[in-house]
Amino acid sequence: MEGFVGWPAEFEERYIAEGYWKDGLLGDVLNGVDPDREALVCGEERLTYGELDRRAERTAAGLLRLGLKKGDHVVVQLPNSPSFVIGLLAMMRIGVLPVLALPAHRESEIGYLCELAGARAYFIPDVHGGHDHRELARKTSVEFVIVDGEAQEFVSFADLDADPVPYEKPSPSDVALFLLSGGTTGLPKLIGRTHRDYVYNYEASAEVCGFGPDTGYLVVLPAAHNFALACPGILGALSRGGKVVLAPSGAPDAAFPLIEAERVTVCAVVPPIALLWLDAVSWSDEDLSSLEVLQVGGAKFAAERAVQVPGVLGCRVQQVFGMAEGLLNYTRLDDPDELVAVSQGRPLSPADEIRVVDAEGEDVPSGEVGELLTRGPYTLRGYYRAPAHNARSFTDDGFYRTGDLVRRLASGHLIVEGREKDQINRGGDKVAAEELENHLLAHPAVHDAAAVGVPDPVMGERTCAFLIVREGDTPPTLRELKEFLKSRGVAAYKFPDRIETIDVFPRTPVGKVSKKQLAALLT
Ligand code: OOB
Repeated sequence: MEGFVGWPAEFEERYIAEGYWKDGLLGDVLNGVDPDREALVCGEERLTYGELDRRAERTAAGLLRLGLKKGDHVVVQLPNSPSFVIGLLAMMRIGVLPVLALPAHRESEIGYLCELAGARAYFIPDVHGGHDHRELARKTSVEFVIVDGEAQEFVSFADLDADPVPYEKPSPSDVALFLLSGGTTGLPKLIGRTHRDYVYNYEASAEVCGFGPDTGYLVVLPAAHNFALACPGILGALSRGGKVVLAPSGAPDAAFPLIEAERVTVCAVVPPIALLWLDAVSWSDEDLSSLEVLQVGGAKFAAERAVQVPGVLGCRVQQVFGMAEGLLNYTRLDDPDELVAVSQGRPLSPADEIRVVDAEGEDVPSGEVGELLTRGPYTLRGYYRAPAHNARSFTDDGFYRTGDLVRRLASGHLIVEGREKDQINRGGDKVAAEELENHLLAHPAVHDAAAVGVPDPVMGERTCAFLIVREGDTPPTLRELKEFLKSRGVAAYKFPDRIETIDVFPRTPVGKVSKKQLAALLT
């Protein structure tokens, strides 16, 4: 596929020969499970494996009838709903590629994604979280808008129901879907994941996490996020005959009743949700005893809080340090408690290659902090249609520069010590500093802008925008600035939490804005 960077042939041969890549297709994830078993629960809706399979097959036929075909790209922006799972399975079966946007994205992100991906369709809810996605859709120039709900002038998802037809399946080496990178530069990047690498991603994860037919997997993070989708996530649970329960959010009053009612055994959360749950237990009376494992990842989970989980929530913690780009690290279910508390896990696969390097790219001695570089059977070799960015983000021999600073223990476990990339990790939501700065620079009163992460006890980090205001202008208030960003169609999680005005930016010896010194001004 044009714009996709695959693995060199020698690596392909090796990953196949060593059994990491098999011939599986993502659309076949339900195969082999008893059709009468329960597969998916969302609100009042309950689907067995047989029903989910039929709905996916009928929707696949509907998409083909609409005029979509193998190789087409579709931006999917759906909340946690049966339509997300059905639509995704349908597309994967016929080789239509979903580009997984987050529900919080707005015109700025969606317009860009539709353009970059050359999307033919955009799949949305009618109204979600008070936002009418159809209005957003009217600003795009895609051929088809598919609406889950009241479709107005668009195509209704319900109408995509058609009698199954024969179709040509994709090949295991084809790109199956696009995930979004957290981003460090002006605009987010697309990560093409192939059938065989993503099947390996969730199957190996399901193995390490002990998923099986008795797994009750609760989805509280956006289903479009790699963590909830395939680590082991929705796909991992379905591949093992487990039950997937969709929640609208991680709020205790949404999640706890579902844990009790559905006998949920495992859930993936970001640290702020874990903290919320630790606090909420004392004032809730739900029975959480079915919960066996709380997976925590997306941002660093403090050791002091990790040790509290078993006593307070009555389950084990599993730390997960992953990335949409590929590499996943998990603490293992039988790791000693101290290791589970302090480390962010070790690589999923024996074929994951890890290097920890200094600023010159030399390996640091074991146990010392350096940048994590990685290569492996489910880690990308390049972002989609981004050659210039790829030249910087990968070594000549194909290692991905994660921008994460880690320390590696003798056991192979990694401890995340910080970050080198210019990104703010706001409780697991990633904000590319440069992207936000570019929006801030568009404000008439702003001469220059620098976004930095400020430590926060709950979110891990919050965003502070340092502004140099144009001479004679008054600085915008935080409220005005948020309104301004909203009017530009920027997702709300990227809004600054705080603004500071400053006369000049501190600089590094090479003349770059020193974000370290800026952050230090606040503490
Ligand atoms: C997950 O994926 P992304 O793509 O949203 O973000 C990846 C970045 C990592 O490079 C790292 O900077 C940070 O998020 N991160 C963590 C972490 N997990 C992710 N930093 C510290 N501790 C952790 N446990 O965030 C993601 C994807 C799959 C599974 C889990 C998380």
